Amino acid sequence: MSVHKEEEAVIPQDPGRRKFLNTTAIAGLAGAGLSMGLAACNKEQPAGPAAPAVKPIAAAAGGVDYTKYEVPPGQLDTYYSFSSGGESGEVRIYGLPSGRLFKRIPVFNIDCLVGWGITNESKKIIGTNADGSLKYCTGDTHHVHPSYTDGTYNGKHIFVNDKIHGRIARIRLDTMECDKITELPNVQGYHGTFPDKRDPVDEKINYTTRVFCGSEFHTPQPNDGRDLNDPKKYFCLFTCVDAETMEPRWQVKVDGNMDLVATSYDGKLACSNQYNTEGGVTYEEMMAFERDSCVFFDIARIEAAVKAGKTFHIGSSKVPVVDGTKAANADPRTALTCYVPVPKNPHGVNVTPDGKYYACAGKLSPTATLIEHDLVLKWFDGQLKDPRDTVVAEPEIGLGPLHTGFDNRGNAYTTLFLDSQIVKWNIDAAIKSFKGDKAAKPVLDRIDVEYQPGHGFTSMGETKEADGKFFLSDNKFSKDRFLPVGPLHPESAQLIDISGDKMKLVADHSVYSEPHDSIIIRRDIIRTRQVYDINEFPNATKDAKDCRVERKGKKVTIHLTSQAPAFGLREWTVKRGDEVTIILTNLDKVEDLTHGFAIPKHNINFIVNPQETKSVTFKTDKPGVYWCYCTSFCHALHLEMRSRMLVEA
Ligand code: CUK
Ligand code: CUA
Ligand code: CA
Repeated sequence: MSVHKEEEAVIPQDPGRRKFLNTTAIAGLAGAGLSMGLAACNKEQPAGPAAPAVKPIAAAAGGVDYTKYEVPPGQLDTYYSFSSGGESGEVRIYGLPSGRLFKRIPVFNIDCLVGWGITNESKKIIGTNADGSLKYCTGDTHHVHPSYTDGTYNGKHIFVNDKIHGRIARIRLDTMECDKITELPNVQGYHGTFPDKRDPVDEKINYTTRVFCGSEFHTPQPNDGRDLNDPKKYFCLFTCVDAETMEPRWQVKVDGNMDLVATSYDGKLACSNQYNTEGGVTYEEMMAFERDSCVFFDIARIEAAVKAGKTFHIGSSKVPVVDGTKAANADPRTALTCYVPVPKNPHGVNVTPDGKYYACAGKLSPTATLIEHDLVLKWFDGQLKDPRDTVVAEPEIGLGPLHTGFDNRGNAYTTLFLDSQIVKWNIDAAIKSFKGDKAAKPVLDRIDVEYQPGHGFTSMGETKEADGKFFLSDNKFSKDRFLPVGPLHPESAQLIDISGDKMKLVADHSVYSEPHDSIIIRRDIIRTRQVYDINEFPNATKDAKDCRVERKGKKVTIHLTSQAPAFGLREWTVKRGDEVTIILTNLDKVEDLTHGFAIPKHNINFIVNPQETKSVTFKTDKPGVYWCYCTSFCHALHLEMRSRMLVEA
């Protein structure tokens, strides 16, 4: 893979630095026994001393007019970007093209700002043990995907995975808060997730009703201590979750491990790329085969099998499981699954906006594999013998391909982790070249990114409304791109203008560690609410006059309101050893008028937005005076907004 010199010149960069990075990455993989394959493809890099840190911007950038991409004061962004937060367990909302961070939505983590994991309502969503403590307080979010209607986003929900504990969460897009979390039975390493785009059977249902979840780590089933060290007995499950109730509907037993998940535009298929068809338990074993798979699921057939009761159960789980292994699905005309062979350890599978193709990135192979949707359907119909016959292109695109986004002009943009580039390639040219047309050149352009991209996504690119305007590269390293902040660097998200023939790097945005996936949504699709409806909360106190203290034995309930600049009660008295519940309603109706509520020495801290009600429950074991105060600057008398809690000995 060589880089065209004129393209190199367009990007502000330091060749010495790039060389260092690529050598390091390749040396790392060489240690994993891959040196031969990769060294042969290592691109030539000019050696030389480090360039000065500051360059004249316009000259270095080849005349890119950055002001075109700025959002001036008072102006609004064109897109929302929803980004997963990796091991932070949260989801973030950015504006594009500005890169402004608007909000962090706590999901699987604990968040002091809003009181997520502190209020009773959020604890109930996250899940608690019998004693009311949180069942889990960690999470690892990778894949965020919104609900669809008719092939594009409907602005209702976003679904996100927790890889650590095998949970799926739903975020409401009107309030941009998490409203449901479900733990998937018998699943470890739940990684890829994607909502369906319509119903495979009922034409009238053209919106998301299911979410599909792959699992990456195979375990003994049930995982209760039996068969601990008998990997032949381990297997993974592919889970379908009801988008409305968020309950698991069914699961499929699968050969191999599942990585990313994608769904077709007609609702008929879901698929997942697999890097460990070997079923290995060490990374050396996971790289043994020359080819792994992209496994396809025939949704209508699976649901028919579930309905017909051709199912089994695992352990105490009530969720029906069907057998999707190769051995049980040898006849294509009845098969629930189709395993399409793709080169060694692929990563990422994405569907073209016209719904015709699935692009599976090679990771350890310098290729992308293009699988045709209609041919997979033909295989299920018994018209094709070999699943590999569904592959219509396999262009060489560069080293370490991971994820692919699409424009509306038939082009694909794939992140190259090892080459530290985005490569633009043409789908038609790739198909022609695969058929033997020597004149067809799939690769159209390359651009360097800083550094080592993971996911990359185009504006509206996972919908039929892909607009071909921007590509965002979520990079895994930022090194010297930002002011140093100690050993933990921010990641870099680089915005690339893809509207022309040549890709143009137009902005560097620092992002909090560690985004994997992002979704770029046109702003007109999102309709938020700015004030809650007080009637949504059955425990609301609708008038400050109704504030009161109720005692039942040792249980005390404080019905409280907030209205700038005071709480409805100036003081209340409880006894040592009481279990106190405070239910706080924010009576303010003004947009943006949030109050906070904190109690010293009691670990209580949360906010209530306009017309919202939240509650907390805690034990009073320390007699004394505690000033409960408003934490959110709300009024000129914000500091005076406090009440006394008197705890008697
Ligand atoms: S995985 Cu992270 S860069 Cu979880 Cu989508 Cu590919
Ligand atoms: Cu209420 Cu500050
Ligand atoms: Ca493998």
